[in-house]
Amino acid sequence: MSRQVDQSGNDVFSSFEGKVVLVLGAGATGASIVRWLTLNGAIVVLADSRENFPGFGLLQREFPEITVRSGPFPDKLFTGVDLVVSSPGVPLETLPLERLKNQEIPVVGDIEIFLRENINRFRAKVIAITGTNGKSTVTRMVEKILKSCGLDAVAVGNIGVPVLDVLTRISKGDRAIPDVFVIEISSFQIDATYSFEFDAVVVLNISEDHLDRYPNFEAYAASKCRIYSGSGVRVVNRDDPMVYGAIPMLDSVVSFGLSRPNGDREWGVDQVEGDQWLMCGEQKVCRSAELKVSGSHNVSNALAALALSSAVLVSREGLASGLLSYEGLDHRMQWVADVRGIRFYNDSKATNVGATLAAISGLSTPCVLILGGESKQQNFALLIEAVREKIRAVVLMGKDAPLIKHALRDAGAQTYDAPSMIDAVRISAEMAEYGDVVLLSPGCASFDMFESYAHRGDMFVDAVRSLS
Ligand code: UMA
Ligand code: ADP
Repeated sequence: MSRQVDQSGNDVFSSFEGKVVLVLGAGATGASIVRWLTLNGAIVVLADSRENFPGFGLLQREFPEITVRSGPFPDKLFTGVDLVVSSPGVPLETLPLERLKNQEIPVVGDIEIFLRENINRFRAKVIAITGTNGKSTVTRMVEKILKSCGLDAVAVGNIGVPVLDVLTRISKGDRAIPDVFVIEISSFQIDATYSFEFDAVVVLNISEDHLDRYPNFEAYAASKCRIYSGSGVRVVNRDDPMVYGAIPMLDSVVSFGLSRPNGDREWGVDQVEGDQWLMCGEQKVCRSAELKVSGSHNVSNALAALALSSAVLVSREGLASGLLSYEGLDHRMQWVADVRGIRFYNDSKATNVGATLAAISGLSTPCVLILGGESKQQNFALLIEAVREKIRAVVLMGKDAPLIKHALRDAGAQTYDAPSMIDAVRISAEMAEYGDVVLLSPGCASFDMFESYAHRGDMFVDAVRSLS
């Protein structure tokens, strides 16, 4: 990053003492940035473009020394600042980037500050995980594996723990410096990061998502692949041409995929005496059937987690026991209940078409699928083949239900409209036959009807429980 001097000509990142920093977005990330910057002597202005955003009063009480502003960002907000630190939810292109560049005022996110502070002051190892799907799963798997191998590993980032909050806790003496930070990174966070120095990094996969924030799919994919620009171990997915094709095969590359591994820089699967094993070259780690999460996408996730963990381990003892202690996360193909012979699964975290496809491909029985929400301009026709093969009926809900219904018009499944989650579950239970699965795997963001994917999943679970 070339823009890193403040208005007095000093390196703005070498010390925040007395620097004027504008923090954009007053959510979890914004609050963590303010905590870190105030602890380090910065003069902070926090701005949120929502009028009267909830939490305004709370933030003013927690940080009486800072200025808090709400409402659209006026041009003058950016005057007289040394640095702008933006939250991932704030689209960078809505900021006066050209003007800030001309004035040499850096615009970064919390991950950039974290990486610089870690290099200069904490020196823990860092593993970075991005991709369209599987980030949280792999982040938790790596954390489990490293802990089982005796390291102090902590999962942070997009998974829900803002990176700077951990640094604040360390600085206040509430936590030791971990051996390894395992960071889940979203593409929004990548866009505001420049120092990609990780010990190991992966882009798990790339499929359509967030097309409401990127001009096209290629721009979204390119944003993800920027994360490979550092010098650490690059873990790449042999089965994903979007990623595999984008990375030169240097010595620092280790690959994973659902094929036989060829040499000790490849992780994969092979049949040994009738069982499928997860392996590195010729070295067996565990059987696929021993994993506590199902579906071939989770075998792929497990291989990525093994490859990443191995990059920072001196001994591979403990790899298998750590991986096998991972039991899955709520809202990801989570079994909810069996009601009158129908099995209900909550996959509310499937917020894009790729995740819904992975969920359907893991099914071995006919299914009634609950789809819909905020579609983020994805192409739902990609579901046609899977729906034709395995889906008895589709129950649609949310803002973009009409658009999805239109995209699936040739898929041959009955579609039903549901105004609420209770209705969606009731209609699904009526349409399903004995032995079927009812699957909530919406392929969409939740914000049109719910506070979050977790809220949507909880509503589904409540509605299913009310059936029984
Ligand atoms: N805001 C503005 N102007 C805008 C947009 C937002 O002022 O133009 C304000 C909102 O009014 C709100 C605040 O910004 O007050 C919210 O900030 P944020 O959207 O950056 O969200 P945080 O609460 O800081 O949470 C973020 C991640 N959210 C997003 O990227 C949208 C969380 O990931 C993450 O856990 C957290 O940082 C800690 O790192 C959530 C997510 O949905 C789970 N991520 C997306 C995903 O996984 O697909 C990327
Ligand atoms: P993320 O953090 O990237 O959103 P999660 O691990 O939370 O990923 O999983 C989100 C959704 O994606 C869930 O529905 C899950 O079943 C699905 N999923 C997980 N791993 C993969 C994968 N490798 N490929 C496709 N879908 C996946």
